[in-house]
Amino acid sequence: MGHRDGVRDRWGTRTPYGPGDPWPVRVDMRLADGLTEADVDEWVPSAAVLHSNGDGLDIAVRGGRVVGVRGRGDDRVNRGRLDPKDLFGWQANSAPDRLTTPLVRVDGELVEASWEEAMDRVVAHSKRLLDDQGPSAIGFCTSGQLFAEEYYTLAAIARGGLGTNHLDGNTRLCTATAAAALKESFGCDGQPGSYTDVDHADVIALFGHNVAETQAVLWTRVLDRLAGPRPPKLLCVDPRTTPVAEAATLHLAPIPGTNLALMNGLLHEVIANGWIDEDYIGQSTVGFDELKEMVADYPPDRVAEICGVPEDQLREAARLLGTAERLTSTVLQGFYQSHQATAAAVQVNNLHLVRGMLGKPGCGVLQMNGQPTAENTRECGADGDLTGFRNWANDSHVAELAEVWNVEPTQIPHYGPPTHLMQMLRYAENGTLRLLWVSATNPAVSLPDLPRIRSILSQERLFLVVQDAFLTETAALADVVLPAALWGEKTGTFTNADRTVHFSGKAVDPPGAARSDLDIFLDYARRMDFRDKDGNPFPQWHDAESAFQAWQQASAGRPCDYTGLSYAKLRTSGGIQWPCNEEHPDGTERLYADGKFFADPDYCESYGRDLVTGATMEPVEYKAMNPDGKAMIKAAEYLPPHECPDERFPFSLITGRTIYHFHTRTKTGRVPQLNDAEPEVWVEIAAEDAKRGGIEDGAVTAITTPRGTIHARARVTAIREGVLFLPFHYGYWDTADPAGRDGGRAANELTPTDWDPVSKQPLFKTAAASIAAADVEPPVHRPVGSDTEVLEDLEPRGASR
Ligand SMILES: Nc1nc2c(c(=O)[nH]1)N[C@H]1C(S)=C(S)[C@@H](COP(=O)(O)OP(=O)(O)OC[C@H]3O[C@@H](n4cnc5c(=O)[nH]c(N)nc54)[C@H](O)[C@@H]3O)O[C@H]1N2
Ligand SMILES: Nc1nc2c(c(=O)[nH]1)N[C@H]1C(S)=C(S)[C@@H](COP(=O)(O)OP(=O)(O)OC[C@H]3O[C@@H](n4cnc5c(=O)[nH]c(N)nc54)[C@H](O)[C@@H]3O)O[C@H]1N2
Ligand SMILES: [Mo]
Repeated sequence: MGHRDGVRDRWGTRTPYGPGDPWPVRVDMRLADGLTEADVDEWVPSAAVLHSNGDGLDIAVRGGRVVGVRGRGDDRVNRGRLDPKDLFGWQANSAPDRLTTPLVRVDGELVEASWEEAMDRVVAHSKRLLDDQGPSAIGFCTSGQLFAEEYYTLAAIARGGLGTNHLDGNTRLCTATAAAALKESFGCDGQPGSYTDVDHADVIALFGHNVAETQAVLWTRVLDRLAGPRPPKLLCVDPRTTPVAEAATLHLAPIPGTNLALMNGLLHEVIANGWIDEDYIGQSTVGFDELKEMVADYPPDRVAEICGVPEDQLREAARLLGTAERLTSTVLQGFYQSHQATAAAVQVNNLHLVRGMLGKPGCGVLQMNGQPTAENTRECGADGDLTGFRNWANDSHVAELAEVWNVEPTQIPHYGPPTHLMQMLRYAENGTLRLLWVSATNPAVSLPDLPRIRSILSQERLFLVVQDAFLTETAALADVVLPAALWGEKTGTFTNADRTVHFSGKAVDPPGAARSDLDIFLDYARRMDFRDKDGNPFPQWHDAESAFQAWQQASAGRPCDYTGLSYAKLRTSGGIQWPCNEEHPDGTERLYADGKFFADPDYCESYGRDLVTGATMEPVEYKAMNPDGKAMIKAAEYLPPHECPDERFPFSLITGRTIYHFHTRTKTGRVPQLNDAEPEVWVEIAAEDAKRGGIEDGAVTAITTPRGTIHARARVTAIREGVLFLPFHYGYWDTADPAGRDGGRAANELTPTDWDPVSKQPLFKTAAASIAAADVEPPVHRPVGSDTEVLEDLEPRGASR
């Protein structure tokens, strides 16, 4: 075991293995400079929180501080490996500018306050709004980065306590399409596949997923298979030449926004060549005939034209998929954040259904998650779902949840689908939503069309509560800022993209007066004096373990059944996959192994939507379509994106990630090794495009869309011609230099207000843009308080709010 330098050596050394063999152990570790394992006082079990992979690790503690991490060799997910962000990211916990006390806005300025004062303001405001306008005046925007216990508590407070329908997560930006695609195909959320499918697959297809940079440890699993005997073939679908594309057997680089046409074309070939499992289709699915009819209109020549992909490549890709014996597919943001997101992601499910490749080793669909705990946001119901994957349109599900909480069913809003985040923002814009409580997300950088977002969040009539560990761009606009404990400073559980549950222990105390999100939510509930039907304080739980037990009860009998788990069991395990109950005491590796689905009309989480318009289906329609609860094959026609390149904006603009940074860099921007690896925003452009535009590698450029302009240095790469790529990590604050700030570099200054009609996930990967060499200096860091335009944008308007 060595101190791996994850910056220079991104994936570490190869441990080759063959099909069906166990993935060898390789333990990665990183401790503060000069320390060895002998210097560590205590190792506290946890897992990685800078992506959804769920890599098991132990947190090293010395002298009451986090001093490093070591991968857990016994963990089913990573077998000891850690990625670059995890090797270094723990240093953010000790950043000098952590929030240590609540802040409240007085005469336009944020000033330090006691918890008493800060919570009093939040509670007084909530009560006034409840009296004047009712619960719909209050909304919550939470995260994919808290713990299950915290989401469950927030869901109980919002829906069972306040009775508002306005609760969603930044998961709306992230995995809403994963959830939607699973509901459309299988009647319910829940990842069918397992990471161990990589061990068995002979073909691995990655649809809009740069796994090498975004789940680097899962990629080492693939690299180790590629280095071993009888390696799998790899298909990569991405307009950029990512590390995945470089390693792929075949790389398709479609025009952004054409995924659905591409999938229809691939399915056309698979079906036309008879590469289908008719027994499986007949026994386990409904809807095949509609698909067959739909994709008949997508022959290779037409699809080649729409997607800009050569016909022979399309045929070759279809052959790879169609003749695979063990096909594993993954889908992520290249599909989820692009045009017709759910419809395209569903076609990947369809591919597996028509090929009968589900529930068997090597035959997994992974509709991926992004954030470490996004799975929990969804299953606990802190997003646009009801707790325990319950169906808001099924009265008996609502009644069951009401019984679990011991509240009246009428208390839980279910007059329509839970409000999605983009709609909540519209309500805030219109002025019907007057209190927005943001926890563990930084929407002033991560939401699309930032000029609009800033104007919404800085309205005087909106009372903004921000709960974070740092004074983010969003916190700077708040009326009340609540300082939160981070990972390693609180106890809880979380679940990764392949349903693996990990325990995460409290290793050290949070700084100053910072408190766990769980404690803050429960404190609010007590001050609001929520009561259940019997007059007992609601929620009825009081700490992490009692919250976990309450959540277990709420999950009983549902697909995400946690009843067979406990803190004690999780603490010593190498990760356990739900459902875990009496029937499956060691967890469940793959869903749907028996060809049975969670799609029964009385059990399903959703009655589904029209894939093109997003219109909800009625229960009677669902029952008529799928009376026996089979898997549903749903077809959809391709429509062109709403914003296509034209003369003025000739490029397709896409955005995404680098291996070294996490989102808006509140953590990775504060870590020297990671910040130095990629300190500044850049734009990727194809060589031919750069030449035509007179843009040199490294030159400063201006990128413009109808929303605005930002500046970035050009990086000439093998990206598809006509496409520009921007990392979205760089916000206003310069986290490396907290005394400075930097305007005009956030990718979301340029992205549109537009979303997928089914999942309501914003389209961060479909816009039209122009680029030109810019005769300006690269972005300058200005001191806080200087009188600049940027600063004006950031300061909330109105002196006292
Ligand atoms: N290093 C790092 N890892 C992370 C994160 C991070 O911030 N940094 N964040 C985590 C989170 S929350 C998430 S959601 C995941 C995201 O993980 P990914 O989805 O792998 O990452 P992205 O870079 O957003 O997008 C993936 C790819 O989509 C491609 N793409 C863009 N438009 C299209 C299109 O129209 N069609 C197709 N087929 N592809 C397209 C882009 O070129 C990009 O390479 O990563 C997780 N892991
Ligand atoms: N253009 C473009 N925009 C995108 C994307 C894209 O690909 N392109 N991707 C989208 C996706 S997939 C995602 S997931 C979002 C991510 O967007 P955000 O969620 O807004 O990004 P983060 O920087 O992760 O913000 C999380 C915040 O939570 C804080 N935090 C961390 N842990 C805790 C905790 O335990 N408690 C509390 N209270 N706070 C905590 C961090 O300090 C940070 O400020 O961005 C979306 N936006
Ligand atoms: Mo995400």
